[in-house]
Order: sequence, then structure tokens, then C-alpha cells
Amino acid sequence: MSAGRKSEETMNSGQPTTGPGRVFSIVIVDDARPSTLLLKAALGDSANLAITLFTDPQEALTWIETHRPDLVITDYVMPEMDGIALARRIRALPHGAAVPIIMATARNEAAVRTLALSAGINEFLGKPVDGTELRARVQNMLHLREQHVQLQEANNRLQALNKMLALEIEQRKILEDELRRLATLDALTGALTRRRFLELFDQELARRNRTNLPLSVLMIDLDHFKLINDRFGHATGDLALTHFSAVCKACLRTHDHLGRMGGEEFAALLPETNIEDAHVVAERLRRSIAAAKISLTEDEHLTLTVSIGVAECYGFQPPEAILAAADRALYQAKHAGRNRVIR
Ligand code: GH3
Ligand code: MG
Ligand code: MG
Ligand code: MG
Repeated sequence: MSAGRKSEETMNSGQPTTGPGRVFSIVIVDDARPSTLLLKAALGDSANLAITLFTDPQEALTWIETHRPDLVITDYVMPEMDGIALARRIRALPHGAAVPIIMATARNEAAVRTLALSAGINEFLGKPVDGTELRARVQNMLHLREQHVQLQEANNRLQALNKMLALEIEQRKILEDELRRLATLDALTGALTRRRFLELFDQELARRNRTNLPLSVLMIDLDHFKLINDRFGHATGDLALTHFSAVCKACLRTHDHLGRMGGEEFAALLPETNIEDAHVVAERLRRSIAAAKISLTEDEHLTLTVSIGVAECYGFQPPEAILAAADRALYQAKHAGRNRVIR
């Protein structure tokens, strides 16, 4: 650091920033070197003061910006930059507003004192400086400075805590959203619960009524499912349900909704789909289910069939009426011999 030639540093490092053991950093700026030494001597030989001397105000300013001292004592009349200009520049620094500044000058006149105060200088002392008065004023200012620093540190800790709290709230919200999402899914098949399906049905119906885009529904029931349970056991029945749901999801689009309405009865909601297209989807689904083999052991497998009833939403029917229409079609499919689609 080039200031090394013109400044004498007695900064202690590793000291606490606040509290009883704290060392205060004081900067003295005066173009006359003997004056800086006199002021330093007047401050006394105190272990809790680290005093740095400057004869060049510009160098002092650079040092103040990086080291953020606790107090600045400056002369008034200096070539290049006087004490008033220096004080204004300090006040303009990012952390300069809170640095106490004392002006010590031989120009002890009302006009200069007023000018100094309006530049944000806190205390004014005429030269030659009375050591006792200087020490008293410095102690007062450092006391205020200490309170300010402690307040600021408390504020920083508070802000850090707030940030942590905000993060925790954010994480909790993500977790809650995930839990809520999981609560809307049937644990065995991953299809929507009946309740969630009906909620979405309401939403899709409202959208249909707004946009006039078609909306269709499939009622799907596994054929002779009781026989599967009876022949292979309940666990295999569960496996068949999971398998069925996976095939359904592969056949449907991402914005279609599959819900488990009861034991082995499912419903699919197909937005932007009229009854002709819904019938095509249902037929594809029926064939996919009938074609898939569920392996039980190496040479034993199971096949499933489903019956499907199709209905489209017309007018301002409630969801129950539309589901009832699809149910009637499903009933007909069962009566006509199962493994078929009726609309
Ligand atoms: P249909 O072709 O007329 O629909 O005959 P079905 O045997 O499929 O119909 P039914 O309603 O008589 O029987 C449905 C069976 O589905 C009875 C019930 O034990 C079984 N079931 C319902 N939920 C589950 C489940 O979560 N797991 C298993 N393994 N079986 C279930
Ligand atoms: Mg001078
Ligand atoms: Mg059934
Ligand atoms: Mg049934």
C-alpha cells in the first residue's frame, strides 16, 4: 500500500468488532505532519485506539473507504482537498454516512464552523487543541459509534434470520403442495381419487361452457374382475388394477384425467374431445388392455378385458348426469357381452 510512507498504522487485528475489548480505529488527516503527531499525542496512549495518520486527504479517503474507521479527525486548510471537501466525500461513501468526523483547525471562526456543520461534520475544535476536551469529545463520539455498530449488527442478524425463515417457509410450501398432490392420487393405481376427479370435472365443465370446446367422459369397468380375485387371489387382483391404470395412462393424453371411481371402476375425462373421437380413444384403450399379458409366473399369465361406456357433455348438464349417461352405456356394453365400447 502506497499510503505506508505517509501513514502510520497501529491497527490491531483479530479484535472483536463490538463489546468491551473492542479497538476503535481513528484516522487523523492534516497536511502538516507535526499537527498529526500532536493530535495523536493528545489522544493519549490508549490500548483500545488504533490511530492512522495521513498528510494526503486523497490517500486518507481511499483508506477510509476500505477500512471503515470509527472516527475521522481532519484539518480544514489543506492543498488539493480541504477538510470540508474531504467530509463531503466521506459522507458520499457507501458506509460513510455513519462515520463521526471531528474538524480541528486554527480557523476557529463562526463562518467556518457553520460551513463544517453543513458539510456533515459532527464536532469542531479550534487549534491549538485542548487534549482533555479532545479526549472527552472523542469518547462521546466513540460511545455513539459503538451503539450504532451494535444496532447495525443486530439488524444484520435479524435480516439473516428473516432470510432463513423465508427459505423455510418456501420449502414447507413445496412440501405441502407435494403432500396435497399426493392426497389427490389413489395409492394403489396412481389414478386420481374420486373426489379429485369430480373437482376437475367441475373445472373442465366450466371451461367447456366458456369455450364451447367439446368434453367427453369414459366409464370403464373391468370384466369379471371378481373371478380374477377368486382364481388368483387379491394381491394378483391388485396387480391387475395397477397394470390397467398404467395401460390407461399410456393411451390417454397428458391433459386427460383418469380417476378411480370405485373398486374396479374408472372414469376418464377427455377435454377438447367430441363423442366420435372419445369412442376412438375408448376402442384403442379396450384393445390395448385385451392385448396385454400380465405375467404371474414364468409360464403363467393373465389377460384382462374392460367394458367402456362413452358420453359427451351437452348443454349445462351437471357432472352426475353426464356420468350417469356414460354408466348407462357401460351397462349396455356389459349386457351385450363385455369387452366392448358403447356410446
Ligand atoms: P362385471 O364384469 O359385471 O363388472 O363383473 P365383476 O366381477 O368385475 O364385478 P363385481 O362388481 O361383481 O365385482 C368387482 C370386484 O372387484 C369385487 C371386489 O372384490 C373387487 N375389487 C374391488 N376393489 C378391489 C381392489 O382394490 N383390489 C382387488 N384385488 N379387488 C377389488
Ligand atoms: Mg493545514
Ligand atoms: Mg367389473
Ligand atoms: Mg364394477
